[in-house]
Amino acid sequence: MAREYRYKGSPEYPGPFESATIVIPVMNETVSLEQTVEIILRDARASIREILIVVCERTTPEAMAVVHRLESEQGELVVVHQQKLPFLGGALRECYALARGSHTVLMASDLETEPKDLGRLIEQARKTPWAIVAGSRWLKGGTFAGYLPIKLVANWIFQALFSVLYGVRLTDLTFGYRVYPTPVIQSIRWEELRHPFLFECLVKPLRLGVPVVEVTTTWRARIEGESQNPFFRNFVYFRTGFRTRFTNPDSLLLPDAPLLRLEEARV
Ligand SMILES: Nc1nc2c(ncn2[C@@H]2O[C@H](COP(=O)(O)OP(=O)(O)OP(=O)(O)O)[C@@H](O)[C@H]2O)c(=O)[nH]1
Ligand SMILES: [Mg+2]
Repeated sequence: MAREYRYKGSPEYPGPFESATIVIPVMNETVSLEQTVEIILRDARASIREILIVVCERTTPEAMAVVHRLESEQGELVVVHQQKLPFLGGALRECYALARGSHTVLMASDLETEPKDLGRLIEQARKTPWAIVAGSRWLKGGTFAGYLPIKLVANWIFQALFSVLYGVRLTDLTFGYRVYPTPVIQSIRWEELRHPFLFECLVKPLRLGVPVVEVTTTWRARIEGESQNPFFRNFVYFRTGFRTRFTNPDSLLLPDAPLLRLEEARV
């Protein structure tokens, strides 16, 4: 029998911010990865439970050398995971299942998700631990340095279209810089394996009624390596957005979802 589930986040549920698992996928980043880790440790060390670096067979030897050095320098703080599922979505999905912090941070290692802003994202997560805190490049003060003008226009239209469709006043539904309450991401049935996962992992929580709070962030193009997301793949995002909008929210949850167990414990 289908169960009726609606997320009722509150200051006590699913729990306060205690510590963060920082998920960092790595493909071809060296200097950018070093700087990312250096800055997040400088600014947010006290809030971090673990840095979960996820790599794959295609991760370059240069990037692997940096990963191994960070692992030996930082001891238990850095956990390295070799992904089994393919692509970016596969990498992130496996990390979501492994996360041990009360909250999980999604970011990149190519400096496109500004590590200097992590402190502000976590500060907001401490205030609203039941909500997803999402970095937005479109809020006042945000930037898109080095973004192709055609992509910028397409991006704005896309954000406006799907905000209306989901009935939310959000400005950035696709940027992969967010803090999640871990029980939320461990409760959802994920499907995407490639970059559209970054959109899926916002719209599915939205469909379940999880609130999202945006924080301004800046974006600048990577300085080394290249993106794994060819332009044409952006069209797949439409399919993800429309399909999720019209599916039954209950079907988005795993049968043994931590959120359901918490909900039962609360009654
Ligand atoms: N482990 C792992 N990391 C990946 C994979 N694909 C991408 N990454 C990393 O994930 C981060 C984001 O990927 P990018 O390809 O830069 O994607 P993006 O910045 O969202 O896409 P663009 O806006 O097109 O540049 C980068 O740090 C990549 O190196 C993958 O299959 N496995
Ligand atoms: Mg990138």
